[in-house]
Amino acid sequence: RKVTVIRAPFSGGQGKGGVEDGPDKMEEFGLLRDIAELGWTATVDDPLAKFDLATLKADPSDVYGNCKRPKMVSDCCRLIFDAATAAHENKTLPVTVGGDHSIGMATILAFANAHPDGGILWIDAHADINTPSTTPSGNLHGCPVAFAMGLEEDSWPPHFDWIKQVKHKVRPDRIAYIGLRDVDPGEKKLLKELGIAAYSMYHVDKYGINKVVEMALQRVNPSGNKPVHVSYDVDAIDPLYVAATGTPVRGGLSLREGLFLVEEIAATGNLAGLDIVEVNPALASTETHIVDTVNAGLSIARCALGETIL
Ligand code: DIR
Ligand code: MN
Ligand code: MN
Ligand code: MN
Repeated sequence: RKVTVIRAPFSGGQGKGGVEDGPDKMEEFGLLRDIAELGWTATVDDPLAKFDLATLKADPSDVYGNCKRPKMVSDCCRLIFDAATAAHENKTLPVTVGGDHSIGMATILAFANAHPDGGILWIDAHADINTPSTTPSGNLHGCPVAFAMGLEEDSWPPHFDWIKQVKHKVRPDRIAYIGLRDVDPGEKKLLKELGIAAYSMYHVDKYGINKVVEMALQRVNPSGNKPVHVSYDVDAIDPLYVAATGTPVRGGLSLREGLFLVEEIAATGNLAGLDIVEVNPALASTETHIVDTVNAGLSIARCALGETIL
């Protein structure tokens, strides 16, 4: 039982500052202690340590069409892809701590490439499946799923050419969403066209979180015995509990729904990759917001790694 904690103090996929402090805050609040207490041996990988990320983010020439900072996002994601790939090759469970969600393109691509028959759950208020031609904001944290699937490659900044060489991309029938409530028009169209399993807050209300998790797992892991990766954007949980995040949307998962979900995946024994992203301590208006948000991130990690209440 080995974990590789991949630090991803990255904020280039969106405009706000502070999300780069997510990994430090999670560690300060006890991430490595919690992992050890649950019986996992953890090693820490810091693939972006060699970059001066603040300088890269400030480079005004790093634009392509309406896409913001494609070079920075691509260079960093490539290193995270390599780190996650190494973790899978070493038979360890990569736990990637963001940073913004653009790094999800690297972690789910590495997972799909290492486990072509595996399934992915994307837990988020947002679908993050904009392409460079549909993105309304130009922020690449709204696009990672499209890159990992190889969607509309003709519209991509050339910086992402390396992704085209990756053998196994994310398949539309091997990813499911839970928690959606803010989906752009171009994203709705893609979800429909590709037949992607998407459980919004409407479905959580209608069926309950237990049934939704069951349906989502049935779609991405029909045999029940393949590896599962969970990419968890903390904004899936309601801003009542998780206020310190870049794009909060009201009407989200309760804290318990958000934790139950990962408890259920842990119980299957199939968890083979986890991302916890978009914790932004700088966006808190009170100290309580920081404590709540970081602790929600830590609870997600603990529940995913097997902590049970009794
Ligand atoms: C919006 C917001 N769909 C965009 N996206 C995200 O900019 O593409 N916010 N991911 O967290
Ligand atoms: Mn693996
Ligand atoms: Mn996201
Ligand atoms: Mn989100």
